[in-house]
Amino acid sequence: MHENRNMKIFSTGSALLLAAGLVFTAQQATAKTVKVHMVAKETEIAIDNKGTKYPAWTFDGTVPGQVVRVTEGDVVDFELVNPKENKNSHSIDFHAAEVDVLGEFAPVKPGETKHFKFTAKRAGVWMYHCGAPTMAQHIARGMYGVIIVDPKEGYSKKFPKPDREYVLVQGQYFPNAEDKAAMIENRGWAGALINGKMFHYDPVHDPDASLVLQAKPGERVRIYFVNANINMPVAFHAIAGIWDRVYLNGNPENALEDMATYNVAVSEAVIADIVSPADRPTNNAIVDHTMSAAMRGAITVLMNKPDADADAGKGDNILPR
Ligand SMILES: [Cu+2]
Repeated sequence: MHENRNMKIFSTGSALLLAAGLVFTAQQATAKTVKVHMVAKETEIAIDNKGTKYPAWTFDGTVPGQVVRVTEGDVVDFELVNPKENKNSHSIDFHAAEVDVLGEFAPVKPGETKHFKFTAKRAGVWMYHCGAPTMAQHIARGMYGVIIVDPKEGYSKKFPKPDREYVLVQGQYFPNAEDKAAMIENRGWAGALINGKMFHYDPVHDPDASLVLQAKPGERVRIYFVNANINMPVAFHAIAGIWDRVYLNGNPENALEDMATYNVAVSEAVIADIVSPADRPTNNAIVDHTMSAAMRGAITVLMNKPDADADAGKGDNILPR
């Protein structure tokens, strides 16, 4: 009798342990290790559509740097190379990482390489940037980007699957790339950069612009927006539209609905969804409603038209260059 009862307890416990083991194994199986490699490049880039050159500091030669995209729970296996030809130390600060500012995020001298791993434990959209001193200058000169950590639960009623996705990163343009004090004190900035260029996707205000964002009427367009300004918040607004959802920090748990304008703090990242009328072609202008930024570059045209490019805003095309 006694023995039997013990046997029963033992076998129930084993079953529980086995079940826990299976769940653990399933989670281990879905979590991936994602290798991310970046090279700090001090190089000239074009800061407008006609090709005006600017002595930028970049990740991999582009502003913003590559879009890093992982799923909640994944391990990011990261390497930053600072080639010996560079004149400055550089670093990386992933807002999605919970590590040591004096360790993983410490500056890397020219000729050195930094390698570390972190687990992307929290879903959302996060800025990354160089944090080497003087940080204001390293960010102003172009060392920033976005890491998207997709929720492991996937899509739901609360977080619907988008039809198109676009990354927009706003920055401030300081023509005098050497004047660190001006950057810190917010003096002398002459333009607003969207993905590295003033009026990047706005042929209405800049005849040299050749790109726009596009979607079909009625589609859900998901914007991953990062404020990489040095000192200015962004009044994020879609002219002739309403944000159907705004997810603070890009987390499905932090949903706002029916928003005209959302104020994005410096370094903040959000998801903003817009759904255009399905019954006719329309256009939106996605702007920083702060006029000093809008009129100097922070306007992006979204065309909602039946013949929208089938590949636009999908897969690797979420950041048009
Ligand atoms: Cu740097």
